[in-house]
Amino acid sequence: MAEYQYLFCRLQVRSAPYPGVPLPKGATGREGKPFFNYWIGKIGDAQIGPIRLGYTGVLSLFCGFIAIEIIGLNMLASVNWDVVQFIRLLPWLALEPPPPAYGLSFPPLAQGGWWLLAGFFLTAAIILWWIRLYIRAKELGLGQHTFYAFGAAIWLYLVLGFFRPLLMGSWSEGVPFGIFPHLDWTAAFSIRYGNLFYNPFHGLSIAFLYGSTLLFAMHGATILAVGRFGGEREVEQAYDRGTAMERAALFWRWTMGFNATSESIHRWAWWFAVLTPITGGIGIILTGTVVDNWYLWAVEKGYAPSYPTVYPGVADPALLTGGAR
Ligand code: 07D
Ligand code: 07D
Repeated sequence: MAEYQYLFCRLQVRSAPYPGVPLPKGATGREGKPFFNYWIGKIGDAQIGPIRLGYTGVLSLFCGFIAIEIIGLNMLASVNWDVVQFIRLLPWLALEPPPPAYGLSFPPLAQGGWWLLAGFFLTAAIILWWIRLYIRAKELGLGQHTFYAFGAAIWLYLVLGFFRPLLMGSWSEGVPFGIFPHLDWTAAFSIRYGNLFYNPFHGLSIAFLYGSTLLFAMHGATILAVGRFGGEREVEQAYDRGTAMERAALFWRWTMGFNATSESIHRWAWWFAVLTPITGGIGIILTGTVVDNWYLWAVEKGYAPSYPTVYPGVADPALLTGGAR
């Protein structure tokens, strides 16, 4: 029936704004007077606020603000404090890490010192937000799945900007702040280390990333498709299998011979999502530390073809005398 094929939410609850369960003794308060917004109700709960920030929330926002401020002001300085050029060139502007000569020492501010400071405050903001997730979940009696999932992303972030530069002995290995500059870094990294496609952990990470989108599409589509039978009330359906759950399960079992359960599909989703940055981080931390050229490594392992012998022998260009380091 066509009326169930909608793009946006059909239902909106309107009652007195609900502040949420009572807070534990001694807890900091909830900010903001709740209100309703019709358009927000099209994509989620129409009630906005109150937000429960707490100490870690406030501190995290503060550190995030300092990081963005450092990055933004450095970018503004790089265009001679010209606000119009700043807005025009924003996607190309960067705050770069220090040059290799500084190793792991603290360089002058204009030579990457600001990059280190911005990284410090951004990391503090992210870790404080992570702790906040832990506390919020604990206070509401939830499991810590969100905390561990965000931890997986933080692992990749820390590998890229902290653990790997530490192991390589130089902050210059870190990622610059900036929209296109961080893409240039990503492309240059792949080329410098002999094509990341030959890094099996990059491949695994891609498989989990693509798998995540497939699972997300399958799950979203299945639940919407059984919406007319109350399928979005997933939890009730899990312990009291009604027609929605039953039909969803049968749809997949009859389509592909196997079906996830309303519990297991979320475990699938969680694992695929979490394994994307976990495997990715392993791939990056091995690059330049254990493996210097993924193409030559793959030739050695027998899964990339070596160049035909008519050409002179191939060596890692980065290791040749005079080669770029
Ligand atoms: C949709 C949730 C909302 C989050 C959003 C991102 C900022 C950055 C800061 C100008 C899915 C908010 C953005 C706060 C502004 C400054 C200084 C999440 C959603 C909307 N990347 N990356 C993007 C980050 C790395 C790569 C976009 C962050 C690695 C490629 C955005 C990090 C490598 C492409 C962005 C990070 C890499 C992007 C959209 C940290 C390898 C794109 C992100 C902290 C993993 C895409 C112009 C998005 C793009 C893109 C942010 C790390 C590769 C600016 C915060 C170093 C190939 N990245 N990225 O929607 O369009 O995520 O770039 O590690 O094509 Mg990136
Ligand atoms: C970045 C985790 C950190 C993010 C955090 C969030 C804020 C702001 C703000 C809400 C994303 C912090 C948030 C600060 C919040 C608001 C407003 C997760 C991050 C903590 N690759 N590649 C991957 C593909 C190539 C390269 C992963 C595909 C080329 C490098 C992924 C292709 C070259 C790295 C992936 C492709 C190259 C990667 C990232 C195709 C470039 C990495 C997974 C089809 C020429 C990263 C092992 C992820 C990695 C990575 C996909 C090609 C380089 C699976 C599909 C060959 C250097 N690539 N890639 O979850 O882990 O990122 O590699 O060509 O470092 Mg790749």
